[in-house]
Amino acid sequence: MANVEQGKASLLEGIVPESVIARTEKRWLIAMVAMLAFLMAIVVTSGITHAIRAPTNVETIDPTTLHISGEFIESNLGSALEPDGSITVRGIADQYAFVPECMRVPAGTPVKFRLTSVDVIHGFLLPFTNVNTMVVPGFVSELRTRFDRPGVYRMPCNEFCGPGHQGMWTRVVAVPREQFPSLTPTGRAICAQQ
Ligand SMILES: [Cu+2]
Repeated sequence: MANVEQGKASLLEGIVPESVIARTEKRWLIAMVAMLAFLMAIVVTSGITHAIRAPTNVETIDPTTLHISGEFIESNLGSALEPDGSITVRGIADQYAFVPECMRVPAGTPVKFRLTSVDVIHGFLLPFTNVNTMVVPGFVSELRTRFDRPGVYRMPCNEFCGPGHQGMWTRVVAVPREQFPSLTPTGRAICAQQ
């Protein structure tokens, strides 16, 4: 009995006064708001200075008529030179291949990828670049990059898309800038030595 009384007494003594709890909570609240403000400042600053945008390009397309008409007919796929000197690469992801199987682009030039899918969701990721997007049927995925040096980027489909997924590869080949104009549209879409 004496022990129980003793225990009660020490428990009561151990309770933290309300004012102390309130003060601690207030400090943690201030620390949390400061952290949130700091993180938001990073997001806003990098968004403004690095032109980072959320993936807001919502452009729809009918996946059932891609091969019949419009921008993604077969003859229009691959790398195209724009009047301003930049490159637009149009491609289709399809179980289990990318069309074209090879995408040759010039190094040191702004490149815009426009990709869509005819069936399920695929993934397009070029290692060591900022290129990383899902390719979704019904939508056009658009992203911009620039390859500083010539090189070969072998790329597996980056989103599990079915039993043949592991065999779904493409290559993006950045060729020296001066070499690109001599390539024919067909030559830009095959990776075999020419
Ligand atoms: Cu795939």
